[in-house]
Formats: sequence, structure tokens, C-alpha cells
Amino acid sequence: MADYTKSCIVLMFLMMAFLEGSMGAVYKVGDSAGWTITGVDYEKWASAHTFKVGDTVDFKYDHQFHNVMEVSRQDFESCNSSSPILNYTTGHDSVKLTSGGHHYYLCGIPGHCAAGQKIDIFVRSPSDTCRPKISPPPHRSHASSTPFVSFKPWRRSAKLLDMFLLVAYAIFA
Ligand SMILES: *[C@@H]1O[C@H](CO)[C@@H](O)[C@H](O)[C@H]1NC(C)=O
Ligand SMILES: *[C@@H]1O[C@H](CO)[C@@H](O)[C@H](O)[C@H]1NC(C)=O
Ligand SMILES: [Cu+2]
Repeated sequence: MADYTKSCIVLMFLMMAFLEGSMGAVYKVGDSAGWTITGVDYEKWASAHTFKVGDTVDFKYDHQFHNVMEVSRQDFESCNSSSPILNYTTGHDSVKLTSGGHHYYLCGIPGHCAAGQKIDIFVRSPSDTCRPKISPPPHRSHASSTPFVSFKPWRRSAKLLDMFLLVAYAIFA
């Protein structure tokens, strides 16, 4: 392989790695089952993912049978669809998560929410992920009063490094 081509491929992979880090991820609610009343545990699905501001959740469903309503926490808990914050009815709704905190969605068709077609998406705001973890102050007897501060800046670079090594291995091994 020509050196030029190799460099091009390496550059391409690095750019992809950076783009992945800077653009929001897209999550299809319920994975292949989509947004439905049959057999998806949306609480479990949501807890298996980490949502950040800028990510998108994709609701795919048959719009003749379902819809998506963003509701308040209270309405979510009581499955009350009479005063939604937002309605989505197209059958393929991409909902961009533009703020941190809990976002509550349910299907407004009678009975569906009660049957489990509801989801609480907790979105981490950037300040949540970057905020240093300050552990509780140690015992009074300890001489030092400086709280232990831990940052985790290596996570992303470790991922990039992994990717780079993988590409380098594929090309040069
Ligand atoms: C649903 O919410 C509306 C408006 O917030 C309220 O008037 C109504 O009583 C609620 N219904 C139930 C069953 O809680
Ligand atoms: C959502 O739809 C309901 C009826 O289905 C309507 O009463 C309500 O005004 C709509 N809300 C918004 C925010 O569009
Ligand atoms: Cu439904």
C-alpha cells in the first residue's frame, strides 16, 4: 500500500474518532422493537444508556396506533396524557435532548402508558460530567484539610488512543 494511502486512512479514522466525540449520539428507543406496548422494558432500556445534552432519541412506531408525548413528571407517574408539553405523531420522531435532567415521554393512546409505554430519559448536562468529584472531608484528626479532587480527563483520550492503535495495527502489522 502506498504511504499516501496509509496516511489518508489514518487521517480518516482519526477524524471519525473526533467527530464521534463532538457530535451527539443517536439512540433508537427500544432498539429494534421501537416504541411499542409489546414486550419492551423501557425503564431497563433507558438505564442501559447514558444520555448527554446534544444526543438524540429516535421514536419509531406505527402512527396509527401510537404517539409520543413529552409530559411533566407528575403526568408521567400517573400516565396522564391530557396536558402534554409536546406532541409527536409522525411515526418517526427524532427528539433532540437539548437540556439536562429528566425528560418524560409516554404514549397518549388510552391504556398504553399503563401497559408500560412510557420512558424517563435522564440527560446528563455537561456540568454533571465535568464536575470534579469532591469526596467528603476526612476525619478532623487529619492534618490536611484539602479535599481530594479527582478529574477524569483521560477517558476520552484513552478511547482515541485505542482507536489509533487499532488503525495503526491494521495498517502496519
Ligand atoms: C390529568 O391532568 C389534568 C391537567 O393537569 C388534570 O386536570 C386531571 O385531573 C388529571 N387527571 C388525572 C386522572 O389525574
Ligand atoms: C397535543 O395534543 C392534544 C390533543 O391530542 C392537544 O389538546 C394539545 O393542545 C396538544 N399539545 C401541544 C403542546 O401541541
Ligand atoms: Cu401506544
